Amino acid sequence: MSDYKFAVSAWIWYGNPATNGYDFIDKAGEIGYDGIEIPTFDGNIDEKQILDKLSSQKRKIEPVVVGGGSPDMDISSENEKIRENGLNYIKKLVDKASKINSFLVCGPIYSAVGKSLYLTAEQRERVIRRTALEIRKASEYATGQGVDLALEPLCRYDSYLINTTAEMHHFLDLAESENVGILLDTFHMNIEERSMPEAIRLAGDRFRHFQVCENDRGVPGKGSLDWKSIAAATEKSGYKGWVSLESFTPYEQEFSAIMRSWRPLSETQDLFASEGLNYLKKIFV
Ligand SMILES: [Mn+2]
Repeated sequence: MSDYKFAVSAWIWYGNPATNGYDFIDKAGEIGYDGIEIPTFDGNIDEKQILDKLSSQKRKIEPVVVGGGSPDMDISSENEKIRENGLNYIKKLVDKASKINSFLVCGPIYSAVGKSLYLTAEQRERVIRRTALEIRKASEYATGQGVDLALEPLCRYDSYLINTTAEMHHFLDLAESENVGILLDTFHMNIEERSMPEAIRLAGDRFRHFQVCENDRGVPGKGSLDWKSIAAATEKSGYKGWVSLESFTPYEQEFSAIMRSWRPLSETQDLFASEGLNYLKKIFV
């Protein structure tokens, strides 16, 4: 038995998971995944439809809720109202997760995705400290629902605040929350980390969720990433959670533009998901 469970993001197929009645859950099940990432920027996912879909599967599929801050819902904001909206958004994700029997809410929920803002070192530390206090409130709320949080460092093009595992450690040291860990994503690490195996080692006990894709956001094994050393570092770290394939459909005007998914990275998105799973199962054993 593998130490890992394999999941896939709904974003491979749709920007809005509700498109076609959450049928990506059927697709994930048919391909052979054990888990499904359900991403939502507004928290408006239909728990009843999702539960119906999950219970109609031949194989057991576990959901993971993925979120990200936005300009109006951002706990790192200077604006108190926007911070409050950001905290309420995370609470909503936690509520939804708990309703669909998901025990993990993850993603870059600590700030607005795509925000670009220059800060001096002193300003940065002040924002980090203030944001960590908001995460502490979110984590206390999540603890009450039996949900963990996993926060994702993003590359410089997507976040002004936390780009590396080391920066996330500093942030989480300040948040002092037991149920908050780190989400590592190979795409972002490949841009920001000098060594991916070292970044994985550094995550240590806080390594809580793993999103993977090739250096071009494509199918693992078809690009320049060194998957053997990534898998070796992951095994050495003791991580036993999800290995989750994340990429974005290039076929939806608004969503694909937000995600900068300009071209297909596989013949079809179904093929993307099945080739990805086959490769990941060979590498993460
Ligand atoms: Mn990611």
